[in-house]
Formats: sequence, structure tokens, C-alpha cells
Amino acid sequence: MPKPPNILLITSDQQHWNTLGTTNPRIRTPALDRLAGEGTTFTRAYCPNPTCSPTRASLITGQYPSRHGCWAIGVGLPENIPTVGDALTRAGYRTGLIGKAHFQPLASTPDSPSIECQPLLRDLDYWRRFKGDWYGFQHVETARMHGFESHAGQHYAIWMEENGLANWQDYFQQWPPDPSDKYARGRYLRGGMTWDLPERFHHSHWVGERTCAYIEDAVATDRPFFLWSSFFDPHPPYVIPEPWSSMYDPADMEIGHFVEGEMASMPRHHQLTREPSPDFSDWNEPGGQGVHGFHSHLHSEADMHRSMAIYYGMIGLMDANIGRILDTLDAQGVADNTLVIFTSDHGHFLGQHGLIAKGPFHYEDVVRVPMIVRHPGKVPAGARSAALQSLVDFPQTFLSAAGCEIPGVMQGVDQLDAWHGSAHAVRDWAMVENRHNPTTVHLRTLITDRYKITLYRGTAEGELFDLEADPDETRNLFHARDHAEVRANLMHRFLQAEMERESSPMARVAGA
Ligand SMILES: [Ca+2]
Repeated sequence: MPKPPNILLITSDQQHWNTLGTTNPRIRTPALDRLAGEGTTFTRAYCPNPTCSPTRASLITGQYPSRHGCWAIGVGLPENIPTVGDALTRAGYRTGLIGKAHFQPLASTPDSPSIECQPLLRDLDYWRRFKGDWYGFQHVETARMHGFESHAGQHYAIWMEENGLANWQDYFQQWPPDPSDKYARGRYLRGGMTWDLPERFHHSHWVGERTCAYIEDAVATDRPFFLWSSFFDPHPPYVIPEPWSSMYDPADMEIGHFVEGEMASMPRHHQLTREPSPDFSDWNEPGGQGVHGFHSHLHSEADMHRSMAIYYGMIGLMDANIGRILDTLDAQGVADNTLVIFTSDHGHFLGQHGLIAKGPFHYEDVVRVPMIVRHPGKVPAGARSAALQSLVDFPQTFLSAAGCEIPGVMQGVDQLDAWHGSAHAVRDWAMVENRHNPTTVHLRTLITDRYKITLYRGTAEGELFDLEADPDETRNLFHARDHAEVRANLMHRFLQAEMERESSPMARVAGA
């Protein structure tokens, strides 16, 4: 029997789909270009939810946020949920997670305990003892911050200390917060800055170095491994050390733009993003929290050029570390027997539609993700595929590649034939959920090869885009009379898709 393949999932956080050197000549990503040259780039891959925790939970459970329980950021994923790591552990795999998890919220309550919150994040003795098993990962090295956020700690801080940066706290926002902090201004939405952290201590280096060490260790034991190498960038704040912060000239950046008139037929929360001090209080409700994106998105072009140059630099440092990982697979002689998948948990706005960062605005910029799959001899090299992909399919497809049975609780589809190029497509729709408040910010999108339709809970608002005729999504056809039949057909397809994605937690084992 051939040895089951190693499975290496590499993810970035909040990376726009069009930031690969192979699709965008303005960015340099030599390692990802190499991966694309040796594998297949999927140009129509979608996240199940355009925020961190819900999609990350789908990536390990194969269930949508409406089912796995982590329906919004700030909601914990139940620790007893079955995961792809559990199934691969039973099949004899070593399983590991290096980098960002974000399965639990930044607050802990008796009913919803979290270990990913303060003050525990900086209790390094706790993290010295904590190695896993956690959500099916036998080995865990994790951290919780982006850029210089005060959430820094955990295994990343232990690594910085072990490598000689005893005063690592000086390079991150203070905890508790201090208004006189040199990093106090966030740079989450506008502008950017050079981070004075010595480059070798950047968390992209930490993820790269520890991923390589994990691979070397796993190869020595001669058991197949499943490893999630989870980078934090290019999620804002827009900060990166030199030389990456000046790698790109802001003047060369091609930022996105608002198209005059495009908001006229869009739902009201879209229109409010164009106001200097918008009032989003109509969406407040008990059990809700601050909504990502519910603020003014007005920005100067100069700020956006600067943000984008730093954003590209963040991708550059991550790419250099992905290169180290690919080299390690070669040096260890396991590249041929390792299925490598690169993607991001969701996208990002850099001025497109006048928007910045993210929010409940289901344009391609935020719901579509970069995706590359490599498995020499199995996945076509240097190919591009427009077969629809959803990140919810990954657990099922990993199990299929490993020759394991697929639990009925999973809701995705097995994409292995599409990844191997033996089927053009194995799904004809992708669904994006987004329930950011209990009832008031709750939308759902169905994407087909040609169209995209978005429905909102409790309102008659909606979006309908013809991605073939209007790839930039500037003409919302939801209320267009000449598209009434298209809309009706899509609604029908939507309901069928809702049935198709129903899971079967228990098998039907008898007639009665
Ligand atoms: Ca994210």
C-alpha cells in the first residue's frame, strides 16, 4: 500500500485574491509563483464567511458557520466538535497547527471559556505547558495578534525570548492599553508604518521556521503528517519591518476606486459607508457587538496608496517564508508525497467600491480568495481552473486524499477530482454566510459560475450581479425588471443549495 500523502495547508489572513505574482504583475511572490507553476491555481475559490473565526472553524470541521456553532467572530467554537484532525489522527497521521488559530474569542465567560484571551495570552508559563491536543491538532504552537497588537504572547513570545528578544513587549502595543504608546494609533484602516521590530523576529519568520522544524521532525518519525501553517499577514494593522516596508513605492500602487452611481441601488448599509459620520444605530441589538465595516469608509488616495504598499510588503515577507517551507519539503525528500494547499481565510478591500478592510459587503474582493494546490504527478502543473471551490470543502477533500471515510456531519463536497484535473467542476454553486449580529446583520450569498445573489434577513434589500457582464460588480440587478426571471431562477437554486448542503450526522442504517 502506498504511504498516505502528507497534507500541508498554508494560509494567509485577509489576502485579496488578486495578490499573486502569477495574476498581478505589480506584486512579487516568487514562492507562490513557484507553487502555482508546479500546481493548479483555482481562480474561483470562496470563503464560507468573510471573517476570521467562522471560516477558520469551517476549514477544520467541514461545516458551515450556521452549523459548527462559531457563527461570528467573538463566538467560541465548541471544543468537542469533530474535526479533520481528529479523523486524520485516527488514520495514523501526526497533526499540527503552527500560527494563528482564532477558534475562541477575546473574552472568557463560565458558559463560553476561552484560552485565546487576556490575561492568559501573556501567561507564558501556561503556554510552555500547552502543546495540544486542541481541535484535533496533536501539536499546537499558536499566537493571536496581527502586526504589533497587544494580543501578542503565547508560543510566539516564548520563541522570541528563546531567540534573544527578552524585551519583545517593547515592540507591541502595551497591555493594558496605554494611550501614550508609540503604537497606539492602530493603522487598521488607513495609512501604514514601518515596524521597528527586527525583521528576524517577525511572526512570519516564526511561522516559517517552526513549520520547517515540524516537517523535519515529522519526516524523522516516518508517519504522514497533516500540518496547518497559518500566517497572520497581510491582515491589518498595516505594519511591517524594513526592508519590506519600503519594498513597494506607494506611487506605483493601483488602488481600487468607487464608481460614481454604483451605490444607488445598493442596500442602505452600503450607502452609509460613503458618509463622513454615518449612523449605524438601527443595526444595534442585544447580543450584538461592534460590526466590522460599519463606519465611514471615506479615505484619501494617498493613505490607500501607503496602505497598499505596506500590504504588499507584508505578503512579500510571508512569501519568503513560504519559500523556506517549500525548500524544506525538497530537502527532506517529501515534496512528491505532500499535498500542499495555499489559500486565505477571506479577502480584503483596498479602495474597491470605496471600501476599506472588510465588512458585510459581499463583493468578490472580500469573499473570493487566492488558492493554489500542488501534488506532483497528481495535480496538473502550471494549470488554472475556474471550477468553483469553497474552503468548507477542504476537510472532506483532505480525508479523500488520505483515503479516509468522510463523516456525514461534513457539509462540503469532495474536490479531489477537480484538484486532480479529472473533473472540470464538482460543485456549481458556492455559499457565503455572514451573521455578524444575531438578527440585524445577517446575509447569505449564493455564487454560481455566472451570477451572484445576496439576501438579507428581515429586509427586502438584496444584490444580484452578473459576474460575466459586470465583473467589477457595479450594477446591482436585484430590483431590475429585465432580470426578474434570472432572480427567480437564482432564488430557486438557492433553496436547492440549502437542501444540498444539509448534513447527515447519523447514517440511515435500516428501513425503519
Ligand atoms: Ca481573517
